[in-house]
Amino acid sequence: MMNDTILVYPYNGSLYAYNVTDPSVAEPVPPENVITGDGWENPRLVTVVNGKLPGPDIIVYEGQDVVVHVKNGMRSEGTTIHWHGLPQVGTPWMDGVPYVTQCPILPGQSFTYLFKAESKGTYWWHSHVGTQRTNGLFGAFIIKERTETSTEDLILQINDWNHDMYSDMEIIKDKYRGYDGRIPWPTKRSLDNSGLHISPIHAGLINGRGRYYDTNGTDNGAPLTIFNVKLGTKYRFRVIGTSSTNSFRVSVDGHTLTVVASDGYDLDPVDVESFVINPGERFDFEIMANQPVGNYWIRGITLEKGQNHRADAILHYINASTSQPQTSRHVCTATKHAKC
Ligand SMILES: [Cu+2]
Repeated sequence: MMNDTILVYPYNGSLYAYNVTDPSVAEPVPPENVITGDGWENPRLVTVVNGKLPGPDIIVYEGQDVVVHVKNGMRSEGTTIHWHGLPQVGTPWMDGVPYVTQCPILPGQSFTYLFKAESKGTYWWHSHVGTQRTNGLFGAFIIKERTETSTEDLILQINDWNHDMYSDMEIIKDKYRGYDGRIPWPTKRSLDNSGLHISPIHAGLINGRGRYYDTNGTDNGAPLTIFNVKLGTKYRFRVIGTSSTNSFRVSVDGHTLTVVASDGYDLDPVDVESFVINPGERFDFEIMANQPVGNYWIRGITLEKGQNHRADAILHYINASTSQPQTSRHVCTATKHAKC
């Protein structure tokens, strides 16, 4: 990992320059300009827009004309941008599907997407070529209603993360099976015991940040995404499943989630302790910041059997300390569910 010039490593939720030998007494490097992923220190390729993982949020009002200029800065791959969930009525050629609705934008070329934002809801954009999306080429696309609301919006993009999976490699491993050393990858199983033909993942990310856990379950202390909330305020989390292959169960310690919309459609509000989001899906939930001022874990956990991966973030009440949350998840039982 590096910012423009300095190589950095993670420690206790912060980043430090490589020449720092005792991070406990050193000044950390601000994480804002560092793509940390899960804090894995070996260099890896990411494919991102405007130097950010995820790329920029696009937030518009219903009915607005959206104009997005895309310049392909990659050296050897074409690209397109798909606007996930938008029906593109009247503008099917703006759907961003390579070789179907447009020719890919070649290296060095530019292309302008132009379409109407319809209808209100939580969507996202992502590359539709190879595994560029898996490597970070995605971002939020929010269409807001033209009505006054006192609820503040927060965007949460959750996805799985690999250290070494690129499009050609994926095809080869799919065909010939993947090996670590001389040991073939085990068949993945979901909770209902069905087999999953998917590549192993290394971590989960929320808004581009997560932590790598070693085989003993110890994390590497990489910085996480922090959602700042004010006591007594209501927030609408717009959760986007930007995963490649894995689904996540999402919960917030100490708080009830009121699910109000999915995939751009309003729902009768439902109070839940957690919900499952699959790749591509969106769920909007509201949360009241009505708990003691402090820090609470926002948890994403994969549905893999035996070996779950985590995507953690922090719900931070303004004026709380900056220490890591010490909260735990509320366990629901057969007789105590929903808001339990
Ligand atoms: Cu999509």
